[in-house]
Amino acid sequence: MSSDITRKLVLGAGAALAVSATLYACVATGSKGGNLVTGDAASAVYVPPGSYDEYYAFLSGGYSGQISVYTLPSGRLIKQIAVFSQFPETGYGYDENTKDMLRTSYGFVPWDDSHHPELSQTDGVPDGRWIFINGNNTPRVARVDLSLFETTEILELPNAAGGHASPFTTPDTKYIVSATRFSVPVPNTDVAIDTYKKNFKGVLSFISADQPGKMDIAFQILMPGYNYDLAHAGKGPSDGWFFFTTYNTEQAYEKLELNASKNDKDVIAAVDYHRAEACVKDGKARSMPVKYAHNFKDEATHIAKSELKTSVKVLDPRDCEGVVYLLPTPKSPHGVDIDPSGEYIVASGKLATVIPVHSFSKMKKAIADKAYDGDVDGIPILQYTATIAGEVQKPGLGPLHTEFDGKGNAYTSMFISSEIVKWKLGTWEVLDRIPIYYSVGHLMIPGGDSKQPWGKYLVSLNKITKDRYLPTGPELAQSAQLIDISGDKMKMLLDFPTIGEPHYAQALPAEVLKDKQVKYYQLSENRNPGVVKAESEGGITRSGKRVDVKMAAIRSHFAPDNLEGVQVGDTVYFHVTNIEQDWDIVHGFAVLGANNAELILAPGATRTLKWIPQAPGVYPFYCTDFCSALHQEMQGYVRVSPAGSNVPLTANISKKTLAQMNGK
Ligand code: RUQ
Ligand code: CUA
Repeated sequence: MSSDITRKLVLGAGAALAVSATLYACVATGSKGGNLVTGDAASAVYVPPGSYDEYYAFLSGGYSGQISVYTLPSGRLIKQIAVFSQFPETGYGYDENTKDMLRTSYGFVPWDDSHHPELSQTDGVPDGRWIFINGNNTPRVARVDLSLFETTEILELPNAAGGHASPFTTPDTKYIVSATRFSVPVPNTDVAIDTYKKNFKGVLSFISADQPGKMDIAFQILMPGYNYDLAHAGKGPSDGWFFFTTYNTEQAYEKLELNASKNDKDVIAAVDYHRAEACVKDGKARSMPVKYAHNFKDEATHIAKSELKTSVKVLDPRDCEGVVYLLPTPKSPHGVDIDPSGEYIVASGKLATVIPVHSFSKMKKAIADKAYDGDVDGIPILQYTATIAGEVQKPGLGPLHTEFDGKGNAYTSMFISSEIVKWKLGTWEVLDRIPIYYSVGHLMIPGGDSKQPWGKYLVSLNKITKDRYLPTGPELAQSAQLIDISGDKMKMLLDFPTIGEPHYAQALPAEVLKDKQVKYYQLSENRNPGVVKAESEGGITRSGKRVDVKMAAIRSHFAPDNLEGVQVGDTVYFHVTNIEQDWDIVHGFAVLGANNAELILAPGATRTLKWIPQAPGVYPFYCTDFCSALHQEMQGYVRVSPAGSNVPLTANISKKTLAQMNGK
């Protein structure tokens, strides 16, 4: 491929419209014949009613901030997990239990942009304990417990802006990482933007992740002011190392599409994190005052707690020789992917004409030989020829990401030429290519970034939908495609729409998760202060202008279901417990005039809704989940009187219980 094309790409990138026009022109012809599925595709993805799929797949929700769960090969959506955005469907982020999950040093942040789900691993293999995902805009990482399919922890990352290279894991889940996309002044202060080169820095955060409820930043590494894009941990022989791609080694701060595309090569930063640990232990890192939130769900009370942390350890590579090396890599690399053996480091230069592959063993030798090409801020730059294992020639245009099938093959997404290219590790020859509709970003093979890929299917996570579905106004459904990679030739099987932009995804065999699902919370272990364990424990109490209602939900009524004595000016907290102990018997709670959302109550769970009545009247509440034949009967009333009225506070429960509750 000539540098001519590269130039065109750069210019094309400069004029995004031109690129998409060309792109569309080129796919539009293909799209008539775009249905390249073969006759048996339908049966390959058909899962008959009553049967299960083979895989769980977790797709990032992009700018929805959530994770959506699909099953493969059918491509059926079975769940959305609320992570970084409020989710009225369950009340997540609205109710008193979960809203502290969304606290940050910037206050309450009800939204984010989530890109990369990452399954926890044991010995380099996805183990189904947790899935992590990054928040991009307000840099954060979240832990989702995969026995609950629920977000249980969120950690904010200070000194960062744009938590994009995140949250990739080490093979033992000791650390997940998050690297800053936008370099910023560290600490962030009021400086002129044109002092970028002098004042702006990148940080790489290593987050200890193997203790649920205790995620924290083990240390940060201070880096040159580049843009850090993606990352992956080493494995096998390269276990102990982490690799980060960078672009904008030009350190441009305006018109990046041109000014950050000038250098022939950017770099991959290779971090020896055991070396970093040793330096931190030796007191080489300095403590920096910062502010960041750590939020986690208290398992006993089901209430999220938020704590503000105030210091982080920052390591300057100048104080820790051998902690980071830079590997020159063409050109504005996006993904960096380590093959299952741990030997090959595959970079995808968005603007490169080849796919360069570094060798870990050559990298180690280059370090031992000091085969350096200068340094940046004291970080040695290794010679390109000393680390490179090979280059895939003429792979296509715009390589972004690579995953592996565990049989010696690699698959790379080509954004500009809209295809997936299969090539062989070691010989670097292209074996097959398949067109994608359209413009693939990430691709995903279950376990495809781990030591043990389940190399049967590949999901292409696409950026532009155009004519794949019925049109729905200016914005079309987002799109993924399922490809069979079990044979020599890739076979297109299925299109399926996704929620939000699917960036990355992860998947694993259903067997790993299916039987470890929590069926209900044990009522006997529920330590929520508002819990009721029997209907007779329900009631209403007042403390000044605060009114607390404790209520049981059980098929098909609330207890109590008539409340009086609430006054305008009061703030009412409904603490509702689903006292059922039976799988999938969920109740809901909604009250007229509430300004937040409903509560969805799993069996054995207590959740709290805050309600501020505005005017005297009688307000109904009801169950929002069709729970039985008499679900429509599952309702009640709250009477609200004017401030100062003498209507006594009552709930229609036994007088004795009421007297006890009021301390009489
Ligand atoms: S990125 S299309 Cu946000 Cu993961 Cu590569
Ligand atoms: Cu409970 Cu409907």
